[in-house]
Amino acid sequence: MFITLEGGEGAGKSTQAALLADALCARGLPVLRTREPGGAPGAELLRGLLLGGTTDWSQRAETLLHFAARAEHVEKTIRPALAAGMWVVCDRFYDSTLAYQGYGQGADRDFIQALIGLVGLTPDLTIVLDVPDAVGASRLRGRGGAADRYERLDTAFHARVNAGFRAIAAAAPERCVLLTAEPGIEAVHASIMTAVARGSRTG
Ligand code: T5A
Repeated sequence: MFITLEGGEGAGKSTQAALLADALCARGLPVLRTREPGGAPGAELLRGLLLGGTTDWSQRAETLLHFAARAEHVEKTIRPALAAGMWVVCDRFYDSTLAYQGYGQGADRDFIQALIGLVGLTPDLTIVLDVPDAVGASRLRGRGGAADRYERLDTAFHARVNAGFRAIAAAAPERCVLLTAEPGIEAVHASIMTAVARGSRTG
């Protein structure tokens, strides 16, 4: 299966992606854990451009950079792993572009949907982790470290991103499972395992 984890800042995707990958490995399944932007050498270079620095990209350029990184990631990493029979657990995928660049930054959502169509790969299951805006922000503060270009954007931006993820999940119920990420880490992990078990039975 190709499983993606999505959500706003501090929702706990990285934590849950690691726990999910470990749980699948413990069941003897071959698993690749990867992330976006990034996941292939060229895509990691583009990640540096997108998350670092202070460039004020035009909306289309920023959207296309995310899709350029994604094209590299899909071709060099994800497709080969799926072809080899691996489970792929990916921390963010194209829903993040729709939520951040579309809902958050106001880029043309039809343009993004057209690019999504060109990717030619749809996740089997997308877990959308939802936390109240203030909880996500407080988790990031608790984790410390330098804020990247998106984390530095204002609370109204992050509220639009979180609302965007809810809308994305509601529009694709056959693929997306919206889970509250407010409970503790183990409780969220248990909900994800239930969703994966259901998804792998119906997929
Ligand atoms: N982006 C990405 C776009 O704009 N467009 C795109 O197309 C794509 C693909 C990526 C950035 O790029 C943007 C979105 C992002 O801003 P990133 O460094 O990969 O940046 O960062 P994020 O994906 O945002 O991941 P983070 O690591 O910042 O947040 P996570 O993964 O949601 O949270 P996590 O797991 O690191 O946890 C944060 C803290 O909360 C704690 C953890 O221990 C940690 O300290 N925590 C919990 N605490 C209590 N209860 C729980 N249930 C908890 N879960 C985690």
